[in-house]
Amino acid sequence: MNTAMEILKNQLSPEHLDRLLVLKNEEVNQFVAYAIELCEPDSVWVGNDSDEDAAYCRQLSIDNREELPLAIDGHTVHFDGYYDQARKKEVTKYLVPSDVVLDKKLNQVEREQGLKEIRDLQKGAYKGRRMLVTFFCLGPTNSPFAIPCLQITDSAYVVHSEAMLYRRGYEEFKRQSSNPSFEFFKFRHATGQVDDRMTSVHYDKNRVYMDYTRNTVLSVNTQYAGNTVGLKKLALRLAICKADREGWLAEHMFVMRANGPKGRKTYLCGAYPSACGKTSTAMIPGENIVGDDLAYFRVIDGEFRAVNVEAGIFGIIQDVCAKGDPVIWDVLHAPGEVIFGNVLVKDGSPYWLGMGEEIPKTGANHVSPAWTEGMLGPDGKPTTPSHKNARYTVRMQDLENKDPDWDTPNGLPVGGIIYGGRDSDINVPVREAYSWAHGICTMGAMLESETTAATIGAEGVRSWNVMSNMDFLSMSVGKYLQNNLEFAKDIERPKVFGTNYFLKRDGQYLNGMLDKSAWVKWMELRVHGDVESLDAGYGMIPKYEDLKTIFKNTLNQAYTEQDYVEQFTVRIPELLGKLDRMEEIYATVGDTPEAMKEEMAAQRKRLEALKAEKGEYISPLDLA
Ligand code: SPV
Ligand code: MN
Repeated sequence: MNTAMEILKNQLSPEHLDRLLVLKNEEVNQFVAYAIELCEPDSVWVGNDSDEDAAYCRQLSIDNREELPLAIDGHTVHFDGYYDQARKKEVTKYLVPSDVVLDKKLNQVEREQGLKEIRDLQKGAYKGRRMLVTFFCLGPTNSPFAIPCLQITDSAYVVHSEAMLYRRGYEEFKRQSSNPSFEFFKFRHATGQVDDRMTSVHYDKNRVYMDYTRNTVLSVNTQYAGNTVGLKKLALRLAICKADREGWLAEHMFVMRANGPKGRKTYLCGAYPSACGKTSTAMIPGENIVGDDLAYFRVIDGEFRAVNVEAGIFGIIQDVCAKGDPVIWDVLHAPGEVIFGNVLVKDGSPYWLGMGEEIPKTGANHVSPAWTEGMLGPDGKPTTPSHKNARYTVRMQDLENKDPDWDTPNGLPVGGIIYGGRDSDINVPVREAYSWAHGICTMGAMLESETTAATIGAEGVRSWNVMSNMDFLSMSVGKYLQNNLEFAKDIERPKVFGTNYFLKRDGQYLNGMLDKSAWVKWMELRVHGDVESLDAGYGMIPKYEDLKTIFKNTLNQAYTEQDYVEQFTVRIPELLGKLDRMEEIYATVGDTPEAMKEEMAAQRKRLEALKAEKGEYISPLDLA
């Protein structure tokens, strides 16, 4: 067997060898050498932070046909396989050492067995290909939040996506990697055998295995970014482990700046399950975006601070339209770097469901290069012109509504945390928790989202998704909640809010798409104690007069007392029903924190007392 150094010397040009060796890090060398030995690439390329290297990978992705150029300069489209359109939970597993017991709710495989399985699948997988070795950073560089990452892949699309979505990390490695306590995340992805559309032939052998004991994720036979782009959801699972060890938090949250009176800037972070209004809240007109998907929290100089882990957006494109999402719409129609994923392409232009324009009946999409309306998929099911999880990839720097401080190394002070669910008949549009523990337990830990017509399966089924982070938890729910409860306990913590944009009456939504602007303005004022609130038994809710003023000032809209009463009625039977469901669920969590049990019991007691005093459906006008 050759040593790592011999393998590197044999395979790398002197210039690229030097790029690795100046890092003086044995773990880097070993990881790269092992990938060469296992995957047997034709050649190996090591990137640094230069613009030339970024341009090289972008062009390689086009030359490889992983991306196809579109009519507008800088725009490309990437197609994932028909069966590879989203993250796949069944094949995403933790590799668990045989002497460790991981929570039973987590998908897992014994470490040695899982490693063998993935090694067999990756063996020789880079034959005929170029292995790309690249360096990026989670969070800002030169920052207490920074987690440097090493990505190995044979997909130039993966590297191009990372170059748009994350900060460059080679200089960060150089700065830190000779330090004996240096820790980094590493990812080895292999495309596997592909068809002429560059999508996996063996999609049924897709695997995403997390070796959390080594800060490593291995994936194979997949192209979808949620399974391949190491720094996105693969890293989130490792970050949750690292945060647990080190006493900070890694969350599936946006970060935004809400603009208050007299130029006041208030930063809000929000966790919303899919299709609950997350990106559109982060992009509210008149406010400023810091990030739309991932946040890290740390206490710095006695303050609760957050960063955007990313430097771009990998957003859902369905329903992005000129009126509802003007900022994104403009970026998607102007020259500049944009990757469209799984849209319909006709004559060099991308089309997607809900764009508010007529969609061609033929074109290239994720189903076929010659798709026609009515075409059935390989599974015999009807197909749509674009996939419902079709995406766009853009850079933060190209968004005109970005907060100028979005990249600041020490992060931004957080005024409020929002947990946004989706239900048609339970929660008021906005409410504020009594305390941090009340918010974490009854808003974050009880977050639910209802299935919609757009999702597979029955409509109106509620699914429980703790802090919207359920898919990424690398420890028990109880431990994760306990970490949230204890975080930053010695300092003043943000206020906690719950939102629900989806209340309905007779199948019709009670709120307009833009009403979330008003709820954000109310939360901003509450963070600073500028308006009063009413006790609704499960949190504090707005007073009518304040909302009336906010709707007028923010949306130039009349907000009637009738709207208010309907939207803010306290629905006790539904609220108690939700508590029943949650108590049942938490009885199955082995280590439910005591605080969680106490908060649920106290909530029940308050709601029962309110019911005895005022009835089952209580108008907000009847709350003292
Ligand atoms: C999500 O599904 O939460 C996303 C996209 O942000 S993915 O990369 O698939 O995780
Ligand atoms: Mn996400």
